[in-house]
Amino acid sequence: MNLQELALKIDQHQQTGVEMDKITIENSRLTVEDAYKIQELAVDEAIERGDSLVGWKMGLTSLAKQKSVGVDEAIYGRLTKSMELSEPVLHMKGLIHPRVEPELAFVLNKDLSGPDVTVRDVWAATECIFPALEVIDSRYKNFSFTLVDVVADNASSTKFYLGNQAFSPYHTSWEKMKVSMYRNGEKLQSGLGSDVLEHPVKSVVELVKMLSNSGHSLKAGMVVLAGGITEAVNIYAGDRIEIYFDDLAEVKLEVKE
Ligand code: OOG
Ligand code: MG
Repeated sequence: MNLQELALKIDQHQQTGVEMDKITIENSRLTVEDAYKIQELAVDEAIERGDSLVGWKMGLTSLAKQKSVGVDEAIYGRLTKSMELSEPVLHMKGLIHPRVEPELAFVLNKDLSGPDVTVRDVWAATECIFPALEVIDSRYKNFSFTLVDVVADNASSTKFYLGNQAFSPYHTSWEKMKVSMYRNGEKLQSGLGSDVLEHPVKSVVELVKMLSNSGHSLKAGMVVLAGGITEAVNIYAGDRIEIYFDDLAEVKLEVKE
C-alpha cells in the first residue's frame, strides 16, 4: 500500500473506533519518516472534513511510558480541535481501549521554529501552562505497536482536556512538581515533572527540533502537550479519574458510556 492508502485506512479506524492490525505486518519496509507522512495525511483528511490543527503533543518522553509500550524514543503527534474536551467528561462510544495520563500543556504566544531553538526561546514564547490530561487510544489491537505503527496512528492521540486554572510559566519549578493519579479513589500512578525529559520545557524544545526536520513549526496560540508524566491508566465507563498536581491543581475526568 502507498502512504496515502495507509493514511486513509488509519483515518477510517480513527473515525470509527474499530481496532486494526499493525500496518507494519504487511508493510515491513516503512520508515519512521514514512510514518510521520502517513500521520500528516491522515490528519489532513480530518482537516478536510472541517477539523483544524490546534497544537502538537510529545509522546514517550518519560522512561515509564517508553517501558510500558516497548518503544524507546520520543515521538510527536498532532492535536485537532475535535480532540479537545470542553468539559471533563469522556464518552466511551467510538473509543477502543482508552487510557488516561497526566500532562502539562504549554500554550504559546509566539511562533517557534528551527533546529537551534533553546529553552530560553521556549520560555519567551510561553503564555501559560495548564495542568491537563490526555486520553490516548491506540487503534491497534491490544494497544500493541512498533515505533512506525504508533507514529502513523498520530501517537494514539484521541482527546485532551486542559484544567480550569492556567499558570504563569514562572509560577513554580515544574520539574519538581509531584503528580498523582487516582481511579475511583485508588492511587494508581505517581511521578514528577522531571520524569519528562528532566524538565517538561525540554519536551517543547525537542518537539520544535523534530518538527524542523520535516519543515513544520509551532505557531502562536497553539497548545503543546509535553508528554505523559506517569504511565497511562486504563479507563472504563463509570470511572472517575482524579489527578493532583502538587497542591496547585486537581484535574478530574468522568467516564461515561
Ligand atoms: C503513545 C502516545 C504516548 C505520551 O504522553 O507519552 C503519549 C502511546 O502510549 O500509545 O501520549
Ligand atoms: Mg500523552
